[in-house]
Amino acid sequence: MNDQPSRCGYVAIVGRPNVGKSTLLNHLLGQKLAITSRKPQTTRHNMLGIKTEGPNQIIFVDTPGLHGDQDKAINRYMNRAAASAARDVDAVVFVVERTRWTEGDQLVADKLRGIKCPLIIAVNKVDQLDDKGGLLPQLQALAESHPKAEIVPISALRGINLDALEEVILKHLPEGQHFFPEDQITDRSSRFLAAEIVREKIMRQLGAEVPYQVTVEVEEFKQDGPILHISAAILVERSGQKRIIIGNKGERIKQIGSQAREDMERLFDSKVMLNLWVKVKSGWSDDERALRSLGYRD
Ligand code: GDP
Ligand code: K
Ligand code: MG
Repeated sequence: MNDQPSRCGYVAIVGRPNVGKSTLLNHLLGQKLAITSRKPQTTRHNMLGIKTEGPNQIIFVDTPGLHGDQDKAINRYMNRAAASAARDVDAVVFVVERTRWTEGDQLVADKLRGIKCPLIIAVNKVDQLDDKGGLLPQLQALAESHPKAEIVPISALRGINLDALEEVILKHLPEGQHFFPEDQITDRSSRFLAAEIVREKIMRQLGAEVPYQVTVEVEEFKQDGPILHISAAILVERSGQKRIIIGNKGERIKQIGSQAREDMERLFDSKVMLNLWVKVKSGWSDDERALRSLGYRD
């Protein structure tokens, strides 16, 4: 075992919104790093999740889903991030959902047509399968349309067949030294992760429209003895949205805050004092400059 060569490489996780890319990243890492929700476009930024195990280091790149809607600066930003991640990697994992091949999947497949690196298609959510036989025709069709790809059925949520997926990935990584220290799990700062956790609670709690008009900015992040003090501003486009997030007698924002705090305490392994407030900053989501100042960097 000891003379096994060490492998290290980058693996992009791509796919249309909501197929389970971030869930997959978290379960491969064995830790909740990326935020997830039932809403498309929960993930806005590329993010590395680094898994070092034995001689190997796999550097996963979670991406926003590629989507056709390019009307706003924030959407164009997300598409650029997803498209750029698929370049300069050693392998691409294209996540699709069992039973359904949509226009969105086709858009991603078209973008991937020219890639030089190995393509692995992960057919996710097989736990939802009531009739296991139903999977076979889909796998067959995928194999025919992507003759060079390796196809692995998985459930990211239930952890089904993820070992097999990892084995297939490892096979394609080059031999070489690790790029990151063994204990590093992401390229993102703790402040970024804290902001994302707050945004996840908003994505999960609020109805259709508001979450897309929200961004979160961490203004204070300071360890003081056993307590980590975090203050974050929730930026919205309009005052009506501010009222919705605050909720009746502040109920909603209190709930968002206490759920976010729990996740933060787990991730940062510390007691957390979390302070949230809501600010109206109209136009942030459709203004390239405002996006950059809020940390939406290419
Ligand atoms: P992303 O937009 O591709 O990053 O998708 P997310 O990881 O945010 O997941 C979207 C939704 O699909 C969430 O509600 C997840 O809980 C759900 N999901 C992800 N993987 C699975 C799976 O294997 N089985 C089931 N049943 N649901 C899943
Ligand atoms: K999602
Ligand atoms: Mg995601």
